[in-house]
Amino acid sequence: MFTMWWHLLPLSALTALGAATAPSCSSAPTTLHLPDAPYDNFFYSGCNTAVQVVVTTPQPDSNLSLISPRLVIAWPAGNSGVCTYFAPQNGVNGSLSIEVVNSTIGNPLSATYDERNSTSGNDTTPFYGVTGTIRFSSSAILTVPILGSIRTIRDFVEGPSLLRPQIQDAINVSSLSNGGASLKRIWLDNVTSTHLTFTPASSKGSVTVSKNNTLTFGTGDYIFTAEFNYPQLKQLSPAQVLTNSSTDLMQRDSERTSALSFLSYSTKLLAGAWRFLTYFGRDSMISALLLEPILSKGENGAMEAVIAAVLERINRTDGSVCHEETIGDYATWLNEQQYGLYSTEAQCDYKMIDSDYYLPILMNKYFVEDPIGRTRAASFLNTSAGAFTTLNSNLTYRQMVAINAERIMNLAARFAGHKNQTKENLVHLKDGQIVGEWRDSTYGIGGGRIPYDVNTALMPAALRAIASLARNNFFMNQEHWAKLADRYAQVWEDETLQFFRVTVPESEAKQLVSSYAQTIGFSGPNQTDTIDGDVMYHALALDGNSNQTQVQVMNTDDCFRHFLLNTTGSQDQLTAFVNQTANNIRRTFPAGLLTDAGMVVANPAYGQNPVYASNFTSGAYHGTVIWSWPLAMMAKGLEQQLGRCEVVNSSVGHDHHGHTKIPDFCKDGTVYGNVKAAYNILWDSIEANQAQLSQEVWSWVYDNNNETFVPTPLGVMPPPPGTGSQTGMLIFVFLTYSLFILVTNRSRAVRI
Ligand SMILES: *[C@@H]1O[C@H](CO)[C@@H](O)[C@H](O)[C@H]1NC(C)=O
Ligand SMILES: *[C@@H]1O[C@H](CO)[C@@H](O)[C@H](O)[C@H]1NC(C)=O
Ligand SMILES: *[C@@H]1O[C@H](CO)[C@@H](O)[C@H](O)[C@H]1NC(C)=O
Ligand SMILES: *[C@@H]1O[C@H](CO)[C@@H](O)[C@H](O)[C@H]1NC(C)=O
Ligand SMILES: *[C@@H]1O[C@H](CO)[C@@H](O)[C@H](O)[C@H]1NC(C)=O
Ligand SMILES: *[C@@H]1O[C@H](CO)[C@@H](O)[C@H](O)[C@H]1NC(C)=O
Ligand SMILES: *[C@@H]1O[C@H](CO)[C@@H](O)[C@H](O)[C@H]1NC(C)=O
Ligand SMILES: *[C@@H]1O[C@H](CO)[C@@H](O)[C@H](O)[C@H]1NC(C)=O
Ligand SMILES: *[C@@H]1O[C@H](CO)[C@@H](O)[C@H](O)[C@H]1NC(C)=O
Ligand SMILES: *[C@@H]1O[C@H](CO)[C@@H](O)[C@H](O)[C@H]1NC(C)=O
Ligand SMILES: *[C@@H]1O[C@H](CO)[C@@H](O)[C@H](O)[C@H]1NC(C)=O
Ligand SMILES: CC(=O)N[C@H]1CO[C@H](CO)[C@@H](O)[C@@H]1O
Repeated sequence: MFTMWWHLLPLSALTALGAATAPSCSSAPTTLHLPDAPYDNFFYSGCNTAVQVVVTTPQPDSNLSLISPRLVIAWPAGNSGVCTYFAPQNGVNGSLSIEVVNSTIGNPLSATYDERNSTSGNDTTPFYGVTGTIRFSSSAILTVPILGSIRTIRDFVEGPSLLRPQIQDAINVSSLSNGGASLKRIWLDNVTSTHLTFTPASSKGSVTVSKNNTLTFGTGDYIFTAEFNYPQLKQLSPAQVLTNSSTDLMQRDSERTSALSFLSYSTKLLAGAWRFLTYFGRDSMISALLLEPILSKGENGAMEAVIAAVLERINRTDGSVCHEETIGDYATWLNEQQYGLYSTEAQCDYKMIDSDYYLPILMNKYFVEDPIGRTRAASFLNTSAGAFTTLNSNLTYRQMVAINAERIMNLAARFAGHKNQTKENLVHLKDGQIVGEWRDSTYGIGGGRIPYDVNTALMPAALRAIASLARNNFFMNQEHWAKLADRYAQVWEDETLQFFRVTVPESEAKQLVSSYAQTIGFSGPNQTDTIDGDVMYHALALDGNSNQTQVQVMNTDDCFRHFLLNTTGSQDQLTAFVNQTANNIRRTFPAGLLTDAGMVVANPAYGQNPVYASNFTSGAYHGTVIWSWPLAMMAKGLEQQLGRCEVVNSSVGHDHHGHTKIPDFCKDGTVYGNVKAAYNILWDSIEANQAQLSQEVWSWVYDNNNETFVPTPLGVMPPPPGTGSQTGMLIFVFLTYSLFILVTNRSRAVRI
């Protein structure tokens, strides 16, 4: 196999190859190894390609019905990949282990590049790939190969083991003259193909292809190479993704900056390696808002990559922001399934409602508030869209921004009308959808239709941003938005909390918590003695399951208001609001949100209906579990609110009309003390959970001997009834959440 031997050649011989030589890279590849048994993750990025390789091998304590030997190769380009499952030839489950090892091929990986087979029709894209050595501890059979899209792989891994004949039957298996074997599949576009080869690393090894096309391997080492001829993305190196002033992070935290770089490309930031590894609107915008201090600004920088990716994917008809894109082979497949059409055109999922609002907030933060962003606004807005979907060609970014803002203004108008502050006029989920914001699992918002975060925080913050963008001439014919959006914002800031507010009298609160602790069999202290007054919180959503007007689950979504808004309306409302957030963080679960493992995102203890306790469990994706980014957003939000108490003579601490305003809560000793205490308790808990912070989400178990909540992977907790298998959770999802914490940084000034 051509692509394998060129790696063994000295560099001088390589350049002599002319056309087959990979464009030379000016710097060494970035590699990252993240072991997370039973998963072993390797990241490799050179100037030509970026790839993640994940090897799964059963551990002594593994559940063998869930964990079997597996090799996954995932490329961000085209959201593409290869997945192969292996079984021991002797049939004894658990007796085969596999690993990727260092060899003359790579340490353990290296890149391949091949132009020889690259012309199919008029396409001249070379084959980009990765190679390495895989070791089998005993004879093995390749049971399931999947070649093509990550989404196709995910449908098998997480779905009901779904394999599509149209995809699977197109795999061409053959023996190679060097003793190896190859699997090839031409994509549905008839242009791209994915190849996977295995070759014995020594004369002792053998790969045999049986009549039914099954590959069998003898014990030992094999060189694997996976490649495909699809245009690659342009990765932002760690130095390119960070601002000049934060490049010291590359030394201080090379692991996390490498991971951030792996997910950052010139046209988009990605979420969730390896299972997703593609554009997500909400994830990239929340990341950009939290990481803004360290993300590179200016042309070709990370901030503009995020914003451009969102603008390119807007639905021009109604201004909705794209939640998740579908590209590559899976897009071709979907186009055929849905429309009976042959088309490689990318698709977008527009079911989320929250994503719309992050866009103007982020645009304002960068193009108005940031000095570099300000200088970039004019030329950025003149960019023509169409790079992602031809549907948006001949629109400029300036038009895309206006289309999205117009959607928000229309959705805001009714509720802002005179005497129009009714539940019906709040923002609802889209028809036919049961999800619409970040808690996007079946029971995430308890069946609610009107989410708390969107209505009380994202909408008014987006309106403030639109007003600011309008004042800065972002909209051609909508100068009046400068005043109108601010007027709407005031109503949405002042009049929405009341719909979600839940007040539980002290004695009833104690009773509810005590009986909830019993219901879930919680073995730790029930914490009812920490309830020293009426308990207040805000419902996750309105119009929930079982005809509940409010989904009465205490939660962390107050963080959006604290982080995105400095409300200037009713002082009493603000004081009560910051006080209840602080009280709920200060109190330990099940009375509040705090645990030794971090702050849980939901606590159903105060909900009257038993449906809450059974759906919001410690095994549910959005149940009594800890997520990392809300820890950062809450910490930053509380710091911002406390900051309003500190300043007098600077630009901060002014309201939107420039009047200095120290909020009343700053002068209420109890409330201010509560907020400060909550801030510090939250930071203590973040610092105690450094080891967890790179994960998206984790759970806990209570350890009676040590009287403590012990952080535990969510995947090992039983899921709530009816939510099906969560084997997907067992798979390593890598996001750069821990960087948020690093950037957020505990404010020493606020520390008591
Ligand atoms: C493999 O090579 C890498 C890079 O040189 C090195 O960091 C790692 O320790 C090696 N692994 C083993 C098992 O020797
Ligand atoms: C190759 O390009 C030429 C000129 O653009 C076009 O006429 C022809 O149909 C193309 N062939 C294929 C196989 O796409
Ligand atoms: C791809 O090739 C197959 C087999 O030659 C053919 O049946 C199919 O129509 C082609 N698809 C497209 C989109 O050209
Ligand atoms: C294919 O052949 C191999 C080796 O002969 C055998 O182990 C395997 O069970 C066969 N698979 C199927 C699906 O028939
Ligand atoms: C864009 O929005 C319109 C109106 O809501 C809808 O009909 C259309 O299907 C959406 N377009 C896409 C590509 O989803
Ligand atoms: C964009 O181009 C299409 C087709 O070329 C045309 O129908 C449409 O009116 C154009 N839209 C705008 C906003 O110019
Ligand atoms: C008030 O809400 C109703 C529907 O609830 C709507 O028809 C009306 O246009 C709204 N008023 C204003 C001023 O937007
Ligand atoms: C809750 O804890 C208190 C002591 O902290 C205890 O007296 C009470 O019995 C507990 N409630 C239940 C139902 O166990
Ligand atoms: C909810 O309300 C509807 C209509 O009022 C009623 O038919 C239904 O039985 C109620 N469902 C529950 C679970 O109470
Ligand atoms: C703040 O919360 C504390 C603790 O529950 C309570 O005692 C106090 O009255 C609250 N203050 C205000 C202004 O709500
Ligand atoms: C809120 O005020 C703080 C000053 O305390 C300031 O740093 C921050 O930028 C303001 N945030 C918003 C969203 O206006
Ligand atoms: C798709 C394609 O063109 N494949 C060719 C690659 O090269 C080998 C020989 O080197 C041919 O056999 C394949 O047909």
